[in-house]
Amino acid sequence: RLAEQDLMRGLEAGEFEVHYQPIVDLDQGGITVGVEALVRWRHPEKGLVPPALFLDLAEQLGQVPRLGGWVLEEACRQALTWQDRHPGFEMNVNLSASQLTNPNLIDEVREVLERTGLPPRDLVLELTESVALTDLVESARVLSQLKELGVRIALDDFGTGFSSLSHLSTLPVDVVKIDRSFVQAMPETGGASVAEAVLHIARTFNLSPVAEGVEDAGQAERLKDLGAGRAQGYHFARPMPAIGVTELLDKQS
Ligand code: G
Ligand code: G
Ligand code: MN
Ligand code: NA
Repeated sequence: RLAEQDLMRGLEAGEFEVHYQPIVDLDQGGITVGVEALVRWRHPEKGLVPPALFLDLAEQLGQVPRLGGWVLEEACRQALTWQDRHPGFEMNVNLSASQLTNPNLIDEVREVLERTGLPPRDLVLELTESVALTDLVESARVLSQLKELGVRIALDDFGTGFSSLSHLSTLPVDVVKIDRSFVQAMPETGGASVAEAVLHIARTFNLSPVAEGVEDAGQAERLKDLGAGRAQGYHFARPMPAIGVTELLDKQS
């Protein structure tokens, strides 16, 4: 009851902010080529609250489409400021199940692209396998409409919904984000790994891979050798406020 009121108050007061985690190109020496937008709640008493502590409640209160719509617009505006000096800089935004089933989603994404002027191909919408597979036929329909807008689709936490493999060819997906559990389970030297198998599947279906949860140089090197292409994780950078990404890009160019 109190938590609900607090969250509604926070939404009214605009206490949410978007942080960004760099996505790097392993083949270009680890330069930052894009970011993933991750929402946080700047709570007046509790400080910075991570999404794990409020997204479920926001979902129960039916507020995720509203919050998610705000994140989308904020992230697209921010991406455009970085594109001034880094054309093609990519913005990844997470979509929840309730956003995917929201009949306004397609119009909303189209309008945000129009209002902000972000090139559609530079927006990547991430959804988890479990979200995409709840209603495969409906997901395929909505994703096709999103793709008609020119945006790209990423399957998040890829490999954790193993039963879904047979459906990979059904969904109009462009990118797979390899779950960090597979990255962290890679052997130190030699040996086969689930990460390698998942990369093989990605290649088979012509999907661009992004390895998640890269925490050390050894993992980064092995993923590069396996042809992962892109990666994300604490080894490269943590999620940070927009200003941190601006500074990082300034140093890089
Ligand atoms: O930010 P963190 O580092 O704690 O993210 C935890 C999870 O919260 C992520 O796995 C991500 O899927 C989810 N998440 C973060 N930001 C958003 C958002 O804007 N929308 C949705 N739907 N999920 C998000
Ligand atoms: O949407 P998704 O679940 O993939 O969101 C990414 C989540 O993973 C966020 O909570 C982010 O803070 C977290 N994360 C990002 N990089 C790392 C990492 O290197 N290690 C771990 N353990 N978590 C990470
Ligand atoms: Mn994600
Ligand atoms: Na993920």
